[in-house]
Amino acid sequence: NTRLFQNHIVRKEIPLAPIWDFHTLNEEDEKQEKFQMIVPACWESNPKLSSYKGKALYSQKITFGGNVRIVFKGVSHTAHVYLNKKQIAYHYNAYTEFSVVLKDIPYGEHLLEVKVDNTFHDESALHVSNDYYSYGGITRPVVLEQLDELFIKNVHFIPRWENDQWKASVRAMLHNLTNEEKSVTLKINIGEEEIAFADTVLPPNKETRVEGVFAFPSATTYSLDNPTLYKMDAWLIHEGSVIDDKIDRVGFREVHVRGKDILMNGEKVIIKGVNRHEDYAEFGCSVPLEAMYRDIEIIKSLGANCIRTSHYPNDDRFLDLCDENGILVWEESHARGLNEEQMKHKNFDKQSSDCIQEMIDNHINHPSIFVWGILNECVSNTEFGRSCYAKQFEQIKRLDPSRPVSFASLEAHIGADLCLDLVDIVSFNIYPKWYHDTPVTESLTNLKKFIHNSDGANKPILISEIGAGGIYGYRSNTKEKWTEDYQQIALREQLTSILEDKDLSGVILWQYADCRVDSGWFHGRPKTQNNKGIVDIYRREKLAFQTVKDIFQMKAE
Ligand code: ADA
Repeated sequence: NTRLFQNHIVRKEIPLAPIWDFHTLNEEDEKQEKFQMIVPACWESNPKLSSYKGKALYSQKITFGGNVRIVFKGVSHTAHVYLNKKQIAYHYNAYTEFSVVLKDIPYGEHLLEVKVDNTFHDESALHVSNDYYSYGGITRPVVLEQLDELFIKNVHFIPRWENDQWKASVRAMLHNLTNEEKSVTLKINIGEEEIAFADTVLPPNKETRVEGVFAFPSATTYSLDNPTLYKMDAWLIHEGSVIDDKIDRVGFREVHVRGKDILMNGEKVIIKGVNRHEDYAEFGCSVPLEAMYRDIEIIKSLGANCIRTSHYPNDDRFLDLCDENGILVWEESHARGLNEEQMKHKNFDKQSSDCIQEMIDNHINHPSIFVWGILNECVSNTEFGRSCYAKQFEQIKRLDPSRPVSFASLEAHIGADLCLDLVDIVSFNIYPKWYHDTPVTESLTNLKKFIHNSDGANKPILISEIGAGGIYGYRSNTKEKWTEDYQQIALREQLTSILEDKDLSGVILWQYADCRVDSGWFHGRPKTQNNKGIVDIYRREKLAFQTVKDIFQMKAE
C-alpha cells in the first residue's frame, strides 16, 4: 500500500508482482548481468550491487487492458518507462511521485519496463555527489490502477479558522479521457459534512478544476496533543452511478507566524526537532514501513515534536505516520549545498520546479507539514542565488499560500545572506563546538545580531541544524572529537543554549541517524557516513541520545 489507510473502494488496483526481472545495463543500454529484484527496494540491497552506480532495466509482464494509471511513488533517480517497448514516461528525481495515464489499452499481456539510472549524469542538477547517498532502483511503491473514462486526479484541502469556525478551501481536478463532453457530480464527505459540486461539465480530453470554500462547524481541531484526522472521501458520480473515488486524510489546523513566534492554532510552539535522512542500514533510502514506524517511535520517545525531511520530499507513508502522531514536519524540496555554477545548470530550474510542484501536489493535505523548505545551504548570498530563491518561493506561495516558508542558511552567510526578506521563518544551520570551537552562546549572539540588522529582523528564528560527529562505540577518556563522549558534551551545550534563548523558536538537531554519504565525500566522513546521528545507521543509541532526551523532555515541562 502507498498510504496508511484505504485509498479507493471504487477504483480497482491491478496487483503487480513484487519481484521484477532486472538487468544491469552498460553505457550503450545493452543488458549485462541478470538478477531478480524486489520492488520497492534499493538495488544496493543485493550484495553484488551494494555500490553499483549505473543503469539498470526492470521488467515485468502484466495482464490488463482499458484505461489505466501507473503511479510511481519514487524511482531513484532517473526513470524511463516503456510499455511494449514504447516510451510512456520520463521522470527525474528520486524523491517525488509521478504517474502516467494510458487510454484504451487492448486487453492482454503487456511488457512494462523501467530503465533506472543513479549516476550523476550530465542532465542531473539536483542529484550530485553529496553528503548523503543517491541510491538506485524503484525505491518506493508502484501501483497500477484501473480507471473509468472519467476520474478524480486529486483533491486539495486547505483549512482556515475564520469567524470562530473551521472553513476549508477544497479544490479538485477531474479528468475526462473521452472525446465527448460529460456531466458529473463530485461529492466529498469530510467528517459530518458532505459537500458537492453538482452537474459539472467536463470538456473532452481535459482536466477540469472545481473549487469552493466550505464551513465545517463541528470539526475538531488537529493539534499536536490531539492529532484528529478526518477521512476525506471523494466520489465521482456520472449518470447516477459512482464511477471513481479517492480517499485522503485531512486535519483542521492553522500555522502562522506572528512577530518572532511560530503559532499553531494561535498558540506558540517551540520546535524541538531532528533532521532525518531516508536512509536505514541495508535498506538504503527504501525504508520499509516497520522501520519508518520504529523511527517515529524512537523520535517520539526523545520528546521531539518536529522532523525536517532533509533534504528532499519524503515517502507519503512516513508523512502519514507524522500526521497520526502529531509530529510537525518541515518538508523540503530537493537540493543541498549547491554552488552558483551548479544552480546555473541547464536543468536546475526545471528540475527544481518539477520537484516543488510534485511535492506540493501530492503532500498538501498532510496536516503535519508546517513549513515548506527549499535550497538547503545554497548560494543565498549572491544576486543570482537570490533570484532562484525568489522564484521558488513564488511558486510555493502560488501552490499553497497557507504555510510558512523557509530555507536553511549557513554560518558562512552570516553578514552576507540576501534572502531573509523572502522567508516567513529565518533558519540557520550552525556548528559551534564542531567545525569551530566558539562557545554556543557567542555564536547565537553573533547570529542574532546579524539577523536583527537584516531584512529577517522580527521574524521567528529557527536553528535548523546543529550537532557534532560521534562514531558509534568509540569512547575515550580524552573526550576528543569523534568520540561519543564529545558528541554528548557538544549537544548538551548546543541544545541547552538554544532552548534557553527566548529570541529563538527552537532547534532541529543534526541529525537523527547516521547516513551513508557519496564516496566523493569520504574525507572528513569516517566510514563514508555522516556520523552526526544520535543513533547510528542501525538505530543503536549513542551516548548523546539520552542527553537529548533529557533536554527535550525537561524543556517540555
Ligand atoms: C550541512 C548540511 C547537512 C550536513 C551538515 C554536516 O549543514 O545541511 O546536509 O552536511 O552540514 O554534517 O556538516
